Amino acid sequence: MIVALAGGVGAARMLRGIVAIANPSEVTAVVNTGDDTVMHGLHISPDLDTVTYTLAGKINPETGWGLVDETWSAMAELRAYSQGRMGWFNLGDRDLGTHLYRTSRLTEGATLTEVTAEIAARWGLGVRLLPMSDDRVETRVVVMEAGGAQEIGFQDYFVGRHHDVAVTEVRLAGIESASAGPDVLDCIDQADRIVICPSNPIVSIGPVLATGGIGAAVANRRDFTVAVSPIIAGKALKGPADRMLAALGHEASVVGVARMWAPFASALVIDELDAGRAGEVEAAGIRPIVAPTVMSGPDEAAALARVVLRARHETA
Ligand code: FO1
Repeated sequence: MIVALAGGVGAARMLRGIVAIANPSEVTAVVNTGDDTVMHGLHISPDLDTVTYTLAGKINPETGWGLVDETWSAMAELRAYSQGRMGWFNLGDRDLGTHLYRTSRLTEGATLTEVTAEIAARWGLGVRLLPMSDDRVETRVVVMEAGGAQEIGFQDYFVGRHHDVAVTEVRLAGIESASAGPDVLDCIDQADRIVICPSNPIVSIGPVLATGGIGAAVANRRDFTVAVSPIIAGKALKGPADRMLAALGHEASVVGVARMWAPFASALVIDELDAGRAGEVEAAGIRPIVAPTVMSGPDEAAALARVVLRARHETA
């Protein structure tokens, strides 16, 4: 069994590569739910949805989130009612069906793990998707604004402020009492390979590792774990990972990523552009593997997956 620790877009592409070369029924993704939010009374799970829609081949290729061929009538009505105050978080008409279904099932008493399996089945995914927890863990971000430091929800930071404000702290509300989702720890214990996907280390993979013993379980399987750097030549391909790393005292480079993942993984795939830093990665205590890491299409994703899955055989 292959277990992937996953955030949003980068993880979804990595998983698409993995299922292109491995049997999907042998793949389990443990997905970050720290980004989850309640919007207009609806429970939104952005990373679960991004992974689901990508594996279904229905992701909007321009945004990397939401559904392809989407329409936006409900949002237009919402903006008109609220004179623009609402509707900054874009929920497409078809996408709304997912959130309505998830929220209704949660209200009926289903767990997030159960609803996620139902949504995955509807889209015909062969891969098993497990939320990191059925308990609420909420990523909160302290940002510096004109009025001083302010703690806000992750989507207020990411979408509402276009992740364009200085971050001084990231906090995971509810983490102390959250348990890992059902089966998550068993899957990690039994995995032949564990992949830390190229997602934001602080707000995507960080919450997964911090939840209910998941980090300890992965560290225990370090020899079987391979990570892929989301940072290439000091920059994140998408999103604020590079700026966040720097702001929170890490080096925004493959070396910074190596230092973060060395306790959890025995190998780190770094891009060819970072080949010159392989020695420093090694010195951080994790074996560097240099390969093309930009997943610009399905072929590149499959090629990267081949490198990642082969790496485990060389490691363990
Ligand atoms: N990202 C945006 O940049 N703008 C949006 O309006 C937006 C809406 C949205 C709706 C549903 C969903 O599942 C995801 C959505 N995302 C949107 C993406 C998402 O909020 C972020 O990319 C992740 O949380 C970061 O991994």
